[in-house]
Amino acid sequence: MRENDENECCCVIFDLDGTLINTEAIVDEAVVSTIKTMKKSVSEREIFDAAEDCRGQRPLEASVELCEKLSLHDVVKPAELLTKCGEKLQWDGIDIPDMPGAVRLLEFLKRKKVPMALATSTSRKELEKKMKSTGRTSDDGKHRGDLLSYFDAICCGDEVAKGKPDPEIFHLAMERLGVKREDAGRCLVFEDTPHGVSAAKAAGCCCVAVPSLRREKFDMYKGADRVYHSLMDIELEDFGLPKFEDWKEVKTVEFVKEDGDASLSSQTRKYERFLKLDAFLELTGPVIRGFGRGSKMLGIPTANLDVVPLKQQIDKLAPGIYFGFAKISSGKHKSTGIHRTVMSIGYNPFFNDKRKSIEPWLLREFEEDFYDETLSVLVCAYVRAECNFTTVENLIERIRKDARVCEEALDLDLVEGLDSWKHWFEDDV
Ligand code: ADP
Ligand code: RBF
Ligand code: MG
Repeated sequence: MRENDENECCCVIFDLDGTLINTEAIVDEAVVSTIKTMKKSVSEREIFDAAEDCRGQRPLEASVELCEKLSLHDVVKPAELLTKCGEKLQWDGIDIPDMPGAVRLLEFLKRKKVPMALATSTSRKELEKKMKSTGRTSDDGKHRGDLLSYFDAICCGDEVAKGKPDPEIFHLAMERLGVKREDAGRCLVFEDTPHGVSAAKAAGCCCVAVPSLRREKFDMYKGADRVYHSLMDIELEDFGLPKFEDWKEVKTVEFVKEDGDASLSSQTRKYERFLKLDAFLELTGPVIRGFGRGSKMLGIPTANLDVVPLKQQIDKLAPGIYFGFAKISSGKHKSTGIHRTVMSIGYNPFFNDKRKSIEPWLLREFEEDFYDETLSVLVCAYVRAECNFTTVENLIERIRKDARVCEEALDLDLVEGLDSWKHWFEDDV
């Protein structure tokens, strides 16, 4: 079944920021607000853009590149910019969320006894500070610092002479994992930045990219062996590692490979599938006007929710297609029951939307619109990443298929695990 043996990986090396934990937005914000006060002539957009391009490097090197890109030499030196931003980045006590799918991946690899290392550009001291954040405490009683317990080796930016894109840190991680240089191809590296990918490839490793840059920059990841939308989509068996066991097949809905699907494992897949979420997520808000396309263009109405007040919640999910249940809890349609619901949470690549949207399609007919009424959606399972399509017919066909997956799956066994949401099903219906 496997096409080549080159990718028979035996250990995994992770980048930290933007790959396992979501620090990028916090750092970007500190950088933007610091630079804005120093140089009025650069726009917020330009700073965000430059900050993204510098990601993945050690702080001072990133700062040097940033100063060059934005021509800041007349207002600040790189070291000083770093200090100023650092003052804003007191990690202690703030909430650094996990990247979606990170804990599932780490837990699984640990259970399968796959050796793992961390190769981060962050210094040891900074890492310790970040691990004091409150990221994981709220959800599962775990502490942020527990994240480090997954790793057999931890390598920090201040332990090497040269930072990424230089391969040194990956050489160090391999050494600590007991992997010989000539076996570098057997290490699977997870990276979110082009600088990180360059470093991993220069070390000879096999590298998977899960971009944290915006879509228009995806060309910068060409050096990676594979690019995924999120950690939820990784097919470990494509790299000779154990296969995830938590996907469930829906044996009544046939799988059809999408254009551009490069995965090896999908070549033999027969049925559609879904992945139950460890923690269901409730999204509640008034139904707002969307892009005006759903019913008109696709014949598929979606009751959009405002992403702004729900940002923190949806950041826990990888952009993609999900299903679960929905109920209308205020307005004329209140108490019309619980409806199976399939939804897209993301950027709708077919339409190239610049803003994220939450688009639940309730799988039943309504005679009237229910704008402004309160909709509560319980997100229970992940189906797939968002894709682009060559024709609108293909998009429609795919969405209808998602609906079948949802209907079948919710008929099957999703009910188990719903116990803790009993109140949600009982209130207000
Ligand atoms: P918009 O672009 O404003 O979201 P849509 O064409 O997607 O417009 O239609 C969505 C609206 O249609 C929802 O806000 C809701 O009021 C109504 N609607 C009717 N039936 C459904 C359904 N089964 N699922 C979702 N929304 C529905
Ligand atoms: N849009 C895309 O561009 N790509 C997709 O893969 C995609 N999948 C969807 C799946 C479901 C279940 C739903 C309800 C919508 C999906 N859409 C997708 C979103 C669709 O483009 C959007 O709802 C309409 O454009 C209305 O704004
Ligand atoms: Mg809509």
